Amino acid sequence: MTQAALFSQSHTIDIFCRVIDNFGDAGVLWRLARDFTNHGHHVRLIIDDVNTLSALAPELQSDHFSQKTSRGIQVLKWESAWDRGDCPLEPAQIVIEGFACQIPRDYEFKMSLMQNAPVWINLDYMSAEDWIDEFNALPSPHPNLPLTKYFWFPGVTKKSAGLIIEDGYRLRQERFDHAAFLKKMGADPDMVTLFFFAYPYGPIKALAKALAAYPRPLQLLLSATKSGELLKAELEALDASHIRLVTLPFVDQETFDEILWASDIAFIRGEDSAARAMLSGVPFVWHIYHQDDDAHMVKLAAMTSKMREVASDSDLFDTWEQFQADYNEGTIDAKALHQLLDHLEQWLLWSHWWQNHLHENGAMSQKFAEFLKNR
Ligand code: TRH
Repeated sequence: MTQAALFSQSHTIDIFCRVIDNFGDAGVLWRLARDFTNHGHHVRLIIDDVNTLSALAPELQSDHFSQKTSRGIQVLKWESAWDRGDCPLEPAQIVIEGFACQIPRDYEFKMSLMQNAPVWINLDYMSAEDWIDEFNALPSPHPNLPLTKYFWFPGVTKKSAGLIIEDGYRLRQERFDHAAFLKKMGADPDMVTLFFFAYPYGPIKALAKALAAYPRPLQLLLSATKSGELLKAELEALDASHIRLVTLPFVDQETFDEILWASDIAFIRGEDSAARAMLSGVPFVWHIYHQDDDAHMVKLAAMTSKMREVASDSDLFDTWEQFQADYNEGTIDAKALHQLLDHLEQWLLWSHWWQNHLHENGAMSQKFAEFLKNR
């Protein structure tokens, strides 16, 4: 049986996840686990930090967690003892190692003993850098076991691994009732709405000042995070009665999408929220996750230059690109922000072009099936 045929049938998938910080590692792999499960596969998510995951899936909260099934996904606590000695798990047919997290040696060894070695993937971070296209799906032979691991790079080009796009995403978005949703969240459906989910070390004080100086009414949806609290405190300290503040609860990933759909602008961060904002077509400002040696600024520039090719080459695009770069360097250009807010329709237009481009690229699940077929 070919791997492609195998993929078109239900089969077993193990996804390994170590949480470095925040929600992104768990967020991406939980999303992937849900997507594979929705395609009829039997997924185990093996994760070292169940507390972080339970922010996204509260049903997993438990003091003595070892395993639970949630939304058809078997979630297992990755015991640290498995890294030093025996791991009781029998390998699945497909093994996904999240962000080079180094699966237990014992599990690796068991993989090498299987008659049909599992398809072994290292899922990397999303990037728009050019080299992704060449490296995506390349094999990397194990140094001393008869195993091959493949690199898997989410991205924004046809040759990359694409982005996780759930079946029916666009239909759900089309049918979404934004007014009803905003009312349910305690927000005003008739106001220009900005969602805020960024890192707390950003230029939040200066952003608050720039927003307060904007002459037209605005509504802010504040994520249930430190950055949301900080922006709220800064704005409350200013005399900004034309700004309406709505503090959101921490929501599940489906509702997170709905927040993006309901917003006119979104400040987002990390990898998963950025990918979701781009897929939603909302005009966004990406506060990218900080890396040493300013590697994040290279990634940010790569993304904007890819967007420029597809989306727009205009003065407003330049303004947006510079504003976003400045934000990531810790400064705010209030004039630029006001200009962007004044030209929301134009900003929205190129955000839609970019959204269409990403959806046309194809979903990661589809690219994975093609990869299995051509491997
Ligand atoms: O939380 P992040 O900053 O996560 C990460 C990690 O820091 C990781 O180590 C790093 O490598 C990576 O960024 C780049 O941002 P991210 O990736 O956007 O993940 C946030 C997740 O949280 C995303 O899946 C959406 C989800 N979320 C909700 O589901 N509900 C909410 O209310 C909020 C605020 C977020």
